This record gives sequence, C-alpha cells and structure tokens, in this order.
Amino acid sequence: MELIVGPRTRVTPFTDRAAAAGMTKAMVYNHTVLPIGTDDPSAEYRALTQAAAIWDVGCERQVQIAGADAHRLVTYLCARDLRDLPVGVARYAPMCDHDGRLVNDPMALRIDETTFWLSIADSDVLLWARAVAGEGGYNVEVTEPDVWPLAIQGPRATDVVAAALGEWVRDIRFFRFVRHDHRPQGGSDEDCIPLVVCRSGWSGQDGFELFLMDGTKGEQLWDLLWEAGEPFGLGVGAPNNPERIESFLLSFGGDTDPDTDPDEAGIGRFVSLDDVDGGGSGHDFIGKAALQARRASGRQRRLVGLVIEGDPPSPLRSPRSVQSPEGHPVGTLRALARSPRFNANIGLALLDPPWFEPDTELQVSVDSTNRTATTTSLPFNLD
Ligand code: THG
Repeated sequence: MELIVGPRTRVTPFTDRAAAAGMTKAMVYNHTVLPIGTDDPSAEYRALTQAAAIWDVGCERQVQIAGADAHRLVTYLCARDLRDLPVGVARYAPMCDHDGRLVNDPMALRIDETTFWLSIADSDVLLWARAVAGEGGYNVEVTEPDVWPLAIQGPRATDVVAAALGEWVRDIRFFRFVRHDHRPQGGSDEDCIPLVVCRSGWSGQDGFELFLMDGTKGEQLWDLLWEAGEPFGLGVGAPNNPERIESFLLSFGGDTDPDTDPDEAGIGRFVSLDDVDGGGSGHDFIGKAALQARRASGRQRRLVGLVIEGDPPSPLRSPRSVQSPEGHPVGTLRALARSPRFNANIGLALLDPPWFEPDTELQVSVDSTNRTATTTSLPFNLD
C-alpha cells in the first residue's frame, strides 16, 4: 500500500526539499507528514552527533492562544507553573486531563504579553484548548497560525545557524527565542523570511528550531541553511529514535498510552505540584487534584530504560508485552533501538510496580527470540 496525502494530511513547506535531500521514509504526525528516515540511518546518526542535521518538523504544529485571558488559560491548561513565563522564553509544559492523564507535552512559548504558542506533540490540542476556553468563558482566540518549525541539531548546529542568520544567534540561551526577519543579501522587505529563532530541539545535542512564520518561504529557508551548512558537514536528518532514547526525550503517544500520567512518563519534574504542601499560593491547573491522588496511591507505573541482550533489533511496530522471569506480564515495551553510543540494544518500557526498580531482570520477545532485559533508570547512563 502507498500512503496517499490529501488536504486532511498536510505536507509542510519543507517536505519536497527533505525528500530531494534523501528522506525516503515518512510518518503522519499531527495530521502532517513527518519525514522520518533516509536509507542510511548510520549517516543520519553520525551527522547529528558529530556535525549537524536539518529536520523538517513542520508537523510540530503551533496552537496559538491570544487575547486578554490568554495567560490565564495557558496557566490553567499546563501542569507546569507558567505564571512567571517572560516574553521570549519557552518552557516544556506537560498538559493533563481532569484525571491527571497526559493530553500532550508541548513547549509553551510566550510570543508577547497576550500571545502564546503551544508547540505540540501528536494530539489535537486545538480541540482541547477551544473546549476548555469555551466552557470556561475565557476571552481568547485559539487558532493554528501559519508557522512551521525547522530544526538544526548537532554539535555544529550553532555554526550553521550563525553562518545563515548571523553571529548574534550564539547569544541565544537554551529555551530562549528571538523574533527575527532574515533579509537575504540584496533583498527587499518582501524577500524577508519571518522567523522565531529558538534554542531548542528534540535531541540531546545542541541546536536551534527556526519557526518559519510564512509557509510560502519554506524552500528559501531550507536552501539558505543547506548552503550555510555545507562547510560544517550538515546532513539531512529527522527526529532520531536511537539518539532520543539514549538522551531520553519523551515521545508522547509512543512511549505513553492513553492513561499515562506525567510521573509515569518520567516528566514529573516538569509538573508544579510542590507548592501544595509548602503553603505556596499554588497555581490551579487541569488534573491537579487527580495527580496528587495518583501520587498518593502507590499504583503508578513507571517508564524506565531496558537494556536488552542479543542481536540488533528490527524496528518495533507495536508495543510489546514485557514479562517477569516467571512469565507474568508486568508492562509494555514502547520504544526500541540499537544504540551506537552504548553499543547495546536499548528500550523504553512502561512497567508496573515494583518491576521498574533498577537492575530488575525481565524478559521480552524481540524478533521472535526471547531476550533477557534489565531495567535501568533514565536517562541511560551506560558509558
Ligand atoms: N520542539 C518543538 N515542538 C515540539 C517538540 C520539540 N512539539 C512536540 C514535542 N517536541 C514535544 N516534546 C518535547 C519533549 C522534550 C523537550 C521538548 C519537547 C525538551 N526537553 C528537555 C529535557 O527534557 O531535558 C528540556 C526541558 C526543559 O528544561 O524545560 O527539550 O522538540 N518546537
């Protein structure tokens, strides 16, 4: 079967360039095409970890919340305290439903005093935010603007972006951003490429995300970076599964199931519940009481690392049962890769208590062979 893309499944302003640069595999994410691999995964990993890689992540859609009540709504939607979020700063901000289950794990960006972007993972936050805004009578507009992130990641990423946009980008700190119109040499106002330049990205490497604010200029932006990156070994890439498992960045909807809460997903440190017992003013957010109850229950599962013996695995098509040594199901394997860095097979598994304790020996079937799998805390530390 061939996957057909139509109006409901968007392409991005970068899709054709990514394909021309060698992307042969794609997925659908946020109803948008996400290039996911070339025919040479080793070269992709090498570019990302030793030089720089350019990724079409236009699928990371922005849900824009603007208006007089925008800050109040964003604060209520996100489990991380964003009451003091300054303009020009981004924060990783899990969102929960009323039962404390993860709805999404976006980056929240404060664009100006009354405009926020939720740069979302793969779920329909537009619907969720509109429903909460409507039910609560918030004075906001919730829209999906013409904004398309393009990522440059890797140890030379800053050199690439500095060569393309200017040396000033080196001063942007992690999770900070600057609104910038790039004027091509000899260009006029109409030739400017409107950008939000943010130091962020879904890898453990340094890098930037350029949020293109005009979808007609995607190929211009791609070409600018591609040429600037040539001296630094820039290669085409995509969100890199082995590297993101090594560095542990959560893949919402991949590593999580519909009932997973932020603690279980390993991102509990980005949830602001601490002020409850400390007598702080406490920010109110959706799912807060439920999360407190979950923490008190002792029944939470935990996403942990697995080190799995045997030959390098083929890609994981669906979650797989993990068993105790006696053969009882104790959770599911949700991500799997051969790690070049650790020279081992590594996975992420969502496990019941007490099986997630470090150094627990379990079993999992991979490529039709039963393997021993040993739990380890995240992020992996096997060097
Ligand atoms: N960039 C943008 N949008 C995104 C992602 C992104 N939307 C979808 C998805 N990725 C959201 N998920 C994440 C997960 C982790 C991080 C960012 C987005 C991340 N985490 C760091 C960490 O966990 O160490 C830092 C978090 C912090 O210190 O606040 O970067 O990648 N535009």
